[in-house]
This record gives sequence, structure tokens and C-alpha cells, in this order.
Amino acid sequence: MIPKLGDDERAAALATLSDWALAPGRDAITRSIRFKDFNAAFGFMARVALKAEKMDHHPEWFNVYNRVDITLSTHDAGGLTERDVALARFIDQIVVGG
Ligand code: H2B
Repeated sequence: MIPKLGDDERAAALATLSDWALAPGRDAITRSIRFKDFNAAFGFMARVALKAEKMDHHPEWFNVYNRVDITLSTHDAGGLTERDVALARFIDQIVVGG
């Protein structure tokens, strides 16, 4: 089982993920992204979906038109792990105009 991030690791990771915040009331990170329109938002989601399948690590997310709210947490570990940090970094890399 993958270990949860320790306090120092969590703080260090968050310091480098400036567009992400700790989710209130749980050990997870969130980011809300706005795109030009639904087409851009869904294209982004498709790319994240392919990556998520490859990683076997999946986002919790909510989409309305051009907005995608994402929460990352590792369910098997009951909190944040390096997998969430890796997926967050991938997301940050592919967001254009978010
Ligand atoms: N995604 C996330 N975010 N957390 C998990 O613990 C997780 C996952 N576990 N995707 C994977 C799938 C697991 O359920 C499968 C069986 O490997």
C-alpha cells in the first residue's frame, strides 16, 4: 500500500503546487480551472482521463460547461500520496488558458 505523505512532504509538495489548495475537511488537494468553452474543458478532461488510466490513479471532478473542479486524493491510502502530486503536476503542465 502506498504511504500517505508526511507533514513535511505535504507542505513541500503544496509549496510547489501554487494553483492547488488543501480541500477543506479532508486530506486532498483541489483546483478549479476555467477554459474558453466546453470543447476546451472536455478536451482537457480527455487528456487527463488517458493519463489517469495509465497511472491507475483517477481524479474526482465536476464539470459545468467551461469549468472543471478537480479533487485529488488516494482512496486506497485514505489521503494524499505522491500519486496525487504526480497527477497534479501533469494537470498543471497540460492546462492552457486555465
Ligand atoms: N484513484 C485514486 N484517486 N485513488 C485510488 O486509491 C485509486 C484510484 N485506486 N484509481 C485504484 C484506481 C484502484 O482502485 C484500482 C483497483 O487499481
